[in-house]
Amino acid sequence: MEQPVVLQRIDVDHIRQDFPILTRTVNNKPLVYLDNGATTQKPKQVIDAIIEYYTQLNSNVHRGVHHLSQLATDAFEVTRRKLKPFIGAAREHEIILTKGTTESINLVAACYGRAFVGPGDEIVISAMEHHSNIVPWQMCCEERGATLKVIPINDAGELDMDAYRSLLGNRTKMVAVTYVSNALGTVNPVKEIIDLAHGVGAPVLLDAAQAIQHLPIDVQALDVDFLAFSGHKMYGPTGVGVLYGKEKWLEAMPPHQGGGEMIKEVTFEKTTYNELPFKYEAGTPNIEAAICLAPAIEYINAVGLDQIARHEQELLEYATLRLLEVPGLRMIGTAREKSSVLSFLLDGTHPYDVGVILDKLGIAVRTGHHCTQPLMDRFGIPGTVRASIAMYNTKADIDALVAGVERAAAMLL
Ligand code: 7TS
Repeated sequence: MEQPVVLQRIDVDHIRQDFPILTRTVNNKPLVYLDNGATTQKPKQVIDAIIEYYTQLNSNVHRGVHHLSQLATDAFEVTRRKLKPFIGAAREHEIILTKGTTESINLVAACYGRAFVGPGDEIVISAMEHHSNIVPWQMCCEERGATLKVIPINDAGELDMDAYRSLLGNRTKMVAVTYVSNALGTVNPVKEIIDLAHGVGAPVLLDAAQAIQHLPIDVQALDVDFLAFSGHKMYGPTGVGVLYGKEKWLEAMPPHQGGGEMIKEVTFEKTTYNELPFKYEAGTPNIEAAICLAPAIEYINAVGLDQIARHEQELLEYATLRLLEVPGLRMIGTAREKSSVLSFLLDGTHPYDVGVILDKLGIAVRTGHHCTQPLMDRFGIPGTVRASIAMYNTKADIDALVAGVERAAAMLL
């Protein structure tokens, strides 16, 4: 008989010791860092790798015959190699290293758009997208004479799947949706979204900026066509991100930028392009960030995404219950499937004022529209206070947040 899988609890005290910044104070209070949706803190394994890179390896990649350049190139390619099993890709060359999610989505909108989108075609996105999964598609539609269609959401912040079905048709050329909403925490039913899109022959881009650090992702099991995420939201450096694309699309699309590295041969008459993945990696990349993403992936793997998800889910449930005890607090985003995000408003107060009071108490949250203005318009609000959880957060962090919000309510109301 199969044994039930018992997930080990993660050792948060031990994990916290790996993140040096968590021991500092802010405004003479211990730092309570709950702005992980914006960026995560970095473990010393990543910080040490950055120092190691500049003290031992610094050199340009993919072009030097000399020793350091070979070391740097090898280290750069180690990251791609580690990303392949991390996201379950079939081939290493389906992984393009970019600056981040924003660049990854812009690349697809520009290159896929040029190759496959024409007048009368439709691109489907959702009402809960980050601006970086809205604006590139608007630009694409404007350029190609296509129309943007938006999947509506219900009051809990869940996609209206019937409306989604009715939006799909033979004009649909792309479905681009977020896996997890940065402003609501909603986890979307992405497998169903992908299968339905494939039913009308449309590929799917998943914005995984808020998913990759919280949930195990397998691009082959999902059968997703494109996946975009950022290194800095997964305990790695800023300035590096990933675009996964199925080989058939990456081969069929034109390159994004022209320049060094992306060419096979250049003459003034004609240029031929390099093979994948280099076709989409023009110019000197952020070498340090790309190399130092590898220890971040190793770190996540060592703790285990299933264990991370369980810990964060427990904190999310605890925080939701505790925050709802605060009189006048309204949770924005109450989907059945949620991950790591608590967005809320205190009746009669502005999110910014709550954020400033929390900051005085050493508590870092984000306030505002979270780069999701159409979503805020949908709820008829200017913005929210958002606490977002990572693997190193504790119940004590949540208790501090709740006490801070109570204090803000007492001061502002
Ligand atoms: N998509 C989603 C869902 C995001 O949450 C973000 C960043 C991006 C795309 C863009 O990522 P970037 O790394 O290219 O900037 N989200 C946030 C946030 O919620 N607060 O600050 C940045």
